[in-house]
Amino acid sequence: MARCIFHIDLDAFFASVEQVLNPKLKGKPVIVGGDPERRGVVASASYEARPFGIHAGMPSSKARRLCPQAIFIRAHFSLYKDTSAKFMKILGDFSPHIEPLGFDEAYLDVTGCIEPYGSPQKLALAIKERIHKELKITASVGIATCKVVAKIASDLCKPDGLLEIAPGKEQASLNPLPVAKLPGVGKKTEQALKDMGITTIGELANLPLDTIKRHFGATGTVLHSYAQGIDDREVEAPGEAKSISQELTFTRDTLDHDFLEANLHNLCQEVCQELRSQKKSAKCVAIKLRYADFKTITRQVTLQEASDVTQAVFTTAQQLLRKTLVKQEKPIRLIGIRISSLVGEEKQLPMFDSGTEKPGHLDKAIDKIRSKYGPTAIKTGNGISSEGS
Ligand code: TTP
Ligand code: MG
Repeated sequence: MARCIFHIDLDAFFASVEQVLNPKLKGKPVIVGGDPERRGVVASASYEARPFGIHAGMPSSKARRLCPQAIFIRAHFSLYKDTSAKFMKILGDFSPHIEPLGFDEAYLDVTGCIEPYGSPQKLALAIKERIHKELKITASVGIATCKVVAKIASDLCKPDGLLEIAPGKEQASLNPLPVAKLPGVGKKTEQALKDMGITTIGELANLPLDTIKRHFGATGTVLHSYAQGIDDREVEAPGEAKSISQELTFTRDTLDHDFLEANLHNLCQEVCQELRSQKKSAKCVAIKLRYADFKTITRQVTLQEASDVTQAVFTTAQQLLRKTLVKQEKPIRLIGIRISSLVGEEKQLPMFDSGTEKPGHLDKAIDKIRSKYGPTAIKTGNGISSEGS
């Protein structure tokens, strides 16, 4: 099932809080930021000030020249912090999968939360209404199957907007937009792309990957995926990785089952070694497959008991892969594994009777060798080398 991700951003955050606090400011151009007399800069401009060309980062003196009737206010950070905490709490009431970004924006994964509302749009409206009722300020919500497209969508519909980019419509929606709309494209990258004759996201998406890699390195690969509306990042609170994943893009698309399984095994070894180094176990195992046409699917199962044993994770992933290959015979360009619902070692249930040799023993021995001599020093079973890049 496609994911459903919201990006929610409060409109003119600092300026809106000031307008709530002092209703006389409602409907007026309000600028929160540094003193125009003292080389201050604009932090936030109300939407009434925007038609004058005022935006964050502009010198306040210039803002005053553009809009002499604007009301300038110094920032009150403690007020914004309080409002921000309330905003995040409201979002947390709608989905536990929340990733705050700074003060006034957050991603929300609502994939499993839509049913009571009937549609993603109705859920988004409920969130907007609750924010407006409790905070008296408006928010804009972008809805999409991935983070980057959701973020672009919320930006496109500001202020007080709601925009859904339906599954499958990502590329067509992004194509005509200027490259600067793509998160990660700053002034420098925008200029460098312009020098290459690239001004729209669609043109960037159509560039050969090698070309963009040559100019921008690893960042280029990410931008190229984003430009195609592809972004597999999870919604997760920073510093609280709730999953471990690894993936591999093949040099050539493949349908060779043994080759796919061998690579899946290698990936399982890598994520499980990381899992064990964090002294954790995982309850969910998911595989990801990207086909030659870039269609991407994930298949996930929950283990009966959390495990950190490579063989247990691999067996589950292998079953998922086999089931998927039976249903869909299309060449594959990428394979990935993700283990999630991580629990600490102390919560791990005993899986084996004492007296029998635990499968974990083998893993520990391999981890030791691999950490000493590198990841290619030893592999078990199916570990043939891949042609991945
Ligand atoms: P933004 O969400 O970028 O801006 P905004 O909420 O004022 O306006 P909108 O989202 O409707 O376009 O940033 C959130 C707050 O962060 C903003 O109110 C003030 C602060 N901020 C700065 O202090 N300096 C800046 O350069 C930017 C961009 C934001
Ligand atoms: Mg904002």
